[in-house]
Amino acid sequence: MDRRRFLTVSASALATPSLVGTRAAARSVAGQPLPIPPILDASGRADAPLEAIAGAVDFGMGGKAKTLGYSQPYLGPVLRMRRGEIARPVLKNRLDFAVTAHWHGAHVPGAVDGGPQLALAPGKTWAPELEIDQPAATLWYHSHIHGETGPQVYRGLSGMLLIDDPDASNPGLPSTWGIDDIPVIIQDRLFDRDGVLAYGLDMPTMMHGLHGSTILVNGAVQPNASVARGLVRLRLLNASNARVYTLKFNDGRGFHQIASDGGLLPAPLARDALVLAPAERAEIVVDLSDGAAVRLVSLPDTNAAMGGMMRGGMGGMMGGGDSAAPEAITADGAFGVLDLTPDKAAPAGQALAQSLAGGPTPITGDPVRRRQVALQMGPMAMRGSGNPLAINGRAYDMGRIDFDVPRGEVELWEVTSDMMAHPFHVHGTSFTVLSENGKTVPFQQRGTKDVLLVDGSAEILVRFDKPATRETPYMFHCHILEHEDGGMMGQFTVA
Ligand SMILES: [Cu+2]
Repeated sequence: MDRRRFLTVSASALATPSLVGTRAAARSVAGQPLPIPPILDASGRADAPLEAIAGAVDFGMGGKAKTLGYSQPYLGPVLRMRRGEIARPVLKNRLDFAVTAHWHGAHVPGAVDGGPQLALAPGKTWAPELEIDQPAATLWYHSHIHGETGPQVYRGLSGMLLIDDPDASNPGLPSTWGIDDIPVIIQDRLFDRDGVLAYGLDMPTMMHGLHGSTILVNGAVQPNASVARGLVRLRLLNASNARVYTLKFNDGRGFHQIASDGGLLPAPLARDALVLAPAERAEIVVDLSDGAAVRLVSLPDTNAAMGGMMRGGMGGMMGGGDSAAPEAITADGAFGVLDLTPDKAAPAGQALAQSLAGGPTPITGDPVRRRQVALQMGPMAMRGSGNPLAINGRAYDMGRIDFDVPRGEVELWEVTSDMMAHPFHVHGTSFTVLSENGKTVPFQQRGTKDVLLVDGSAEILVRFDKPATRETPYMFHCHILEHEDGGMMGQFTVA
């Protein structure tokens, strides 16, 4: 980030919002019905554009917040694309600054990926053709302007993206949209006393990423979803700038994870809790046939440099731990995310099978080469790059290609993290996790990923089947958006 801009936003951030007031406001507005975003079918049609627009939304936090959205005041429709078809989403920029739409998790060439080089100027229209050939999965899309991704996504420029695979059928899986198949876009936000979204960067915020004390799901404060009295599938997307969630149910009931970033797991995986880092997705199925209302809750985020010594800034000045955590409702510090009220009849035919069909296959084979990706912050980053956030000793430079990857070759990337855990994301593919901190990771537990929370070191196998040129390279970066904007990003070609 350029220094002049950093100082400007720092000055406005000094007016630290009163969290005490906003926590009380969040409590009083919680429990509104969960908004279910409309589905926009982007396969084979170009007549319903995504329009990047500005909005003013009353989140119930004391006033109207200035927001951004795709075709709606905040967030965007759920885009649906089908495997084997060409999707033709259209982006129109009706704002007075540049935006993009990056198809996060989509295996598409760099030329249509929506990265920083594809910045769409005000008034312009972009109509990429996306050849969809990957397993069914829950992806998302968001703006990806270098240095502005944090504030733009924070204000609302993101949405969910579903890949359907007509050839892979899992008849028993809950799939009735809004009844037993529920989109859950989780974000934490800071509101000031006037109910306005607060975004500002001081040094601690830049180092830990912006955390908020109010939880939004699909743009509503800690809402309540009326769902089927049966098996309910939650498509969880962490669309927060920096917060890592540890999700579980308040009554301790277990659930099954059925999908990760790249699509369905080979078999449902029984879990009591699930860690979801920024940009990660997971699909879970929870059994609500007992008719009891439950609350999806999260433990506080403990991911902080120096054990939280540097915490503070926008999130409060207490230091240590998750100082911006929403109000705790249980002794272990868990806060509410989403209430589920099973008051609708369950669709017929629900059953969770022993195995799941049509998921991604692992990347296998002897790697042709190894590559190191060191996600650096603080002294390590400064030493190499003179910037507090960097990768391999270099801060992101739009004019520099960091490396070239031969198309179709399997590579082993060793990703390491510095000072705290970083959610590592790479464009254009889904990868297989081999090991984390030296321990082998079974494919059944992770499936294929495009985001991995690296806490120490991880070995991943990657292969890129689509091209990315010098003009429109692929990005690899930390998905804590303040880290990405601040320089913890690089770019590469595939040819
Ligand atoms: Cu990071």
